[in-house]
Amino acid sequence: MTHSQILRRLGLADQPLGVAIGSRYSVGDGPAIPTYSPIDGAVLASVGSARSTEVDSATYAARDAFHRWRMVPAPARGELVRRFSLVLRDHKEVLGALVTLEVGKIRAEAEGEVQEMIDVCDFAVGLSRQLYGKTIQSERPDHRLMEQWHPLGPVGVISAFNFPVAVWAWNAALALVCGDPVVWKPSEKAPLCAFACHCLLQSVVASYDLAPDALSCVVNGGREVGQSLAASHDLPLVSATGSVAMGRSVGQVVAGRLGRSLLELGGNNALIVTPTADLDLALKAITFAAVGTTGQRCTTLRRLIVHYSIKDALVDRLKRSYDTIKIGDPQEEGVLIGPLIDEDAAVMMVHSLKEARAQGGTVYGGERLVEGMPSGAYVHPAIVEIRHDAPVVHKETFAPILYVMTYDDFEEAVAVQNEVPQGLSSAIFTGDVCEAERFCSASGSDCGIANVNIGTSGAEIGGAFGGEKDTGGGRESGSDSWKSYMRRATNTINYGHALPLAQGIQFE
Ligand code: UN1
Repeated sequence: MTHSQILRRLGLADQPLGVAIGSRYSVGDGPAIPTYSPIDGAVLASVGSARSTEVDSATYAARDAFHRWRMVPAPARGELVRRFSLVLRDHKEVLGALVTLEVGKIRAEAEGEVQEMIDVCDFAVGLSRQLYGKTIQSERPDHRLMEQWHPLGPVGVISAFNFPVAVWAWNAALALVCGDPVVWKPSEKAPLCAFACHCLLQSVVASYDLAPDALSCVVNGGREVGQSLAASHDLPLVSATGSVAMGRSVGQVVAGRLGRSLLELGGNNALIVTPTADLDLALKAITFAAVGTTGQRCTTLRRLIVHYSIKDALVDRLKRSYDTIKIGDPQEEGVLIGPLIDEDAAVMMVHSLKEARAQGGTVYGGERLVEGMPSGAYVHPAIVEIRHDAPVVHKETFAPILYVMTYDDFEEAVAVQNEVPQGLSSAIFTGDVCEAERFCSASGSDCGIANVNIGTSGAEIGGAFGGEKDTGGGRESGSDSWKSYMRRATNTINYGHALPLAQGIQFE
């Protein structure tokens, strides 16, 4: 498929792109932002952006849509999401191709991301017949105490380039069944993916008579657009995925108006390898988690904490495995590592490796690949043997750099795993059931995700996704994450003819 065929099949060739408010598309009054393919630097499109008044128009339209959508029964809202999941199934390949083109993911991972959208839609459809509240025993005779979950209002979604379609879908599928329209600010590096998702959803909205037009809005743009969303009183919830700096700023603005935010920010994920680990399994898991998506997942494995007795053997095997991985154009069969998103990312990687050397690290790999490559930012993944407390190890560099450190006793390994500011994902490889359980216990990993004998990345949608500390504390996707998208009402109903007061108070 050529670039223009991909854009045409996703409905992107027919619309001005910049601001989409339901079926109304415009380029927007903000500056045009060119979007490049990281594969070869080619300009894919020049996409317009929103001014703050246009963000206001979108949130206003979404609020209006909310007033109708909240009255549609939840299973009927689920029907919209079910139809959307069918459209996604039909467009899995072409949407995956756009993800590859715009952010440089290999085909398998790009289509995996679309599969994640389909999975969360299916999950949300099931939820649409649940969204349960509890009935609680009342202390008063002839009274019923119960909880209901009601739609919350339009949800602002801010997403990053590295999961340009799935993260929106996690939010949108849940929000829609919960009764909430969505206003999306995608990454400026991946606006085409956003408009493609919007167009696909819009095709379903347009043919579903219960759905108001402005259930989905997209406002492209930079920081100011994100700040306008954060400040908007029309959005009771802002769900933001990206850097810690971005989340801190969005979180503070939302908190300033006493809104709700759901933050999924940086990770600095570690994997502990113990002497009883199955090393073949560990090796595979480490490689996928550390170099998959070119090290640009928030769940990417960044720190390997290995028992000193097996470190040399493991690192040797890892280096051999890194040497054989095919790096290049992600559209090509057999390639496992595509380009970094842009030159800035490559500069950051070089800078962190320099810091690592200055802090006593020994670097293997990490070179820039130019010979025979398209003109994107292609790099060898790096393995860096370094002290666990070197400052560079404690910050997240969004690139395939794996820091390797050793430990002696188990408690020390867990302490090292927990000593960084971020708290997203973690894993242990062990054959010792006590170690595995201790790792998952209250005094074990302090992360939102703690895995045993699998890597740190590639979570299923059924679990709640997110993490603690600088990762922001939010939970998206599965389990009971839907509760963030609804408001809880506690109802006490008196079906008797007396008025007993709680706590035994007499007031006569
Ligand atoms: C992200 O990088 O922001 O667990 C999300 C994973 C994916 C989601 C990553 N399911 O790696």
